[in-house]
Amino acid sequence: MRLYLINPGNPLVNITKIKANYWNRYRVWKPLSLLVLAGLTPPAWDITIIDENLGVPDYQVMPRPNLVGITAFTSQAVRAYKVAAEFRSRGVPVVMGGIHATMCLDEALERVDAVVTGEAESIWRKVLEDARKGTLNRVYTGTRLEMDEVPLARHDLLPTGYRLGAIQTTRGCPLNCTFCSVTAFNGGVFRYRPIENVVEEFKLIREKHVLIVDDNLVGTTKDHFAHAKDLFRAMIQAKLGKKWVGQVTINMADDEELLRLAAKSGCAGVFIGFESPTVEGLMEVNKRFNIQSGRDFKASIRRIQRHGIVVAGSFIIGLDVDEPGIGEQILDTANRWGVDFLNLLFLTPLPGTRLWEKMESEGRIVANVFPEDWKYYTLGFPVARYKHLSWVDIVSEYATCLRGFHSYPRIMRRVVGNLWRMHRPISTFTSVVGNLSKRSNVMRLDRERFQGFDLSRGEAQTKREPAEIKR
Ligand code: B12
Ligand code: SF4
Repeated sequence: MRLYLINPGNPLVNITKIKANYWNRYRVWKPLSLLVLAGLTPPAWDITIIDENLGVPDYQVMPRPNLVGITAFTSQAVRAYKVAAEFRSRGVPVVMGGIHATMCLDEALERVDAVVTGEAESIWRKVLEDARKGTLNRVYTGTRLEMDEVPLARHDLLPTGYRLGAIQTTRGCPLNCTFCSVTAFNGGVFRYRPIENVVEEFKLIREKHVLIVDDNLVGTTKDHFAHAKDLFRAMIQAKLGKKWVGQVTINMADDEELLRLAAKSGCAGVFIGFESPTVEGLMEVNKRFNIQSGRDFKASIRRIQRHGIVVAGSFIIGLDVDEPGIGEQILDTANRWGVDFLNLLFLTPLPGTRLWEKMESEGRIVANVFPEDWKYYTLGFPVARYKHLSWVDIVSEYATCLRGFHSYPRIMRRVVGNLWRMHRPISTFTSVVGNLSKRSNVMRLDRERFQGFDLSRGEAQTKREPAEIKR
């Protein structure tokens, strides 16, 4: 029995354009979901994993599979349906799973033979058994199991072509931010994978650099911190020799022992969602956790950096509280706080989030010709009606912020600061590479990135005259 597991590409996501920019290869990660599915698949199945981010094969000349499984984030849905149509036209049954099919079940069901909603561990073997017997159901509902049920991912099936491996140690997040689908999909409590399983899987990863995909690796409470410390101790003891990056909250900076252990276990960088420079903005997205009275963000970030860990800060633009000038405001905040990298995202109502419900009920979702418009849901396009900013305005604010952050003088200052604080040439190298790669993508913003995305669709949204996109 032959099984193809496919991660569809999205030509609009510039991280997928490896050939367009050498450094983009550092931004392409393995589709871990498919490696986990492969780990759940009995040996009777001959598995091929296809990641279209590395190139789209000619499916017609490949051997005919007995079953195709497709994963998709929302931004990949259009391509996912095209791939599904291609195989279905040849009579091959197609099963879709992952966040988009779960949140847009009816849409997916119109385009594939079966949909698996939620996490796959509880149900995937039944799907395969039904497929073998030719008795596929239309919908399979995955339930959330404890994480000792998560198998070792099949890292051997995508052995080359990536700079970073991927691993997951926890699922779920209690914070439930309005724009995020993690709490709805994975639940509101952290589920931990047994530490020995994590260490065992780490040893199977060939890449020297690894993305720990957890949404909040260190958590928010003392107990969470204690677990994270145990994990880091086990990683140190196992002498894994890996460098890793992961997502955390800023409170990581409050525990020196945690920072020391993280760095010793190989932590090279953390990604922190600051989301908004204002308290009003944080209230709006329900990220109350970041409103910590007395928190000195600059000092907190410095404490992390002193351990040789670079900090990537993520902000959202387009909140209801955001007014003209927000681009400069975020730029100023990111510079003052001293983040090494800046990730700026348009407020995007993703299906299944509370933000989606709100914006839909207010008739504010403007890129709404579905499924075709899903390709714009990369968080890199303004897809909704923003309260105080037309589409041209918000793109202008976005460009001002990113171009300001990635100007050569700013990059130089960061790189010198990085070398001064960390005394680690490898961190400085990461900083140079990351900033230059982002700069080259940022400078193409209006010429290439927004090509084909009709900004005038979002005009007449506000009474103000649209501003020119500043160059
Ligand atoms: C790692 C990650 C990335 C990596 C991608 C790595 C990759 N190639 O997969 C990077 C950094 C590149 C990335 C990028 C983006 N990401 Co991202 N990312 C994640 C993250 C943190 C972990 C994903 C992961 O590996 N999980 C571990 C695996 C094992 O779990 P899983 O994917 O859920 O798979 C399970 C089930 O879903 C199911 N399943 C999945 N696929 C299939 C297929 C079949 C056939 C079956 C049966 C079952 C099944 O079974 C699996 C095992 O239980 C998630 C959050 C999260 N907790 O999931 C966000 C998340 C998936 N990302 C999100 C977003 C929005 C994006 C971006 C669009 C925007 C951005 N700038 O971040 C981009 C676009 C990428 C693109 N190609 O278009 C959203 C997606 C929401 C949505 N509706 O699309 C999430 C959910 C976070 C959020 N804020 O809500 N991301
Ligand atoms: S954005 Fe991060 S902190 Fe907020 S709910 Fe999602 S995963 Fe949790």
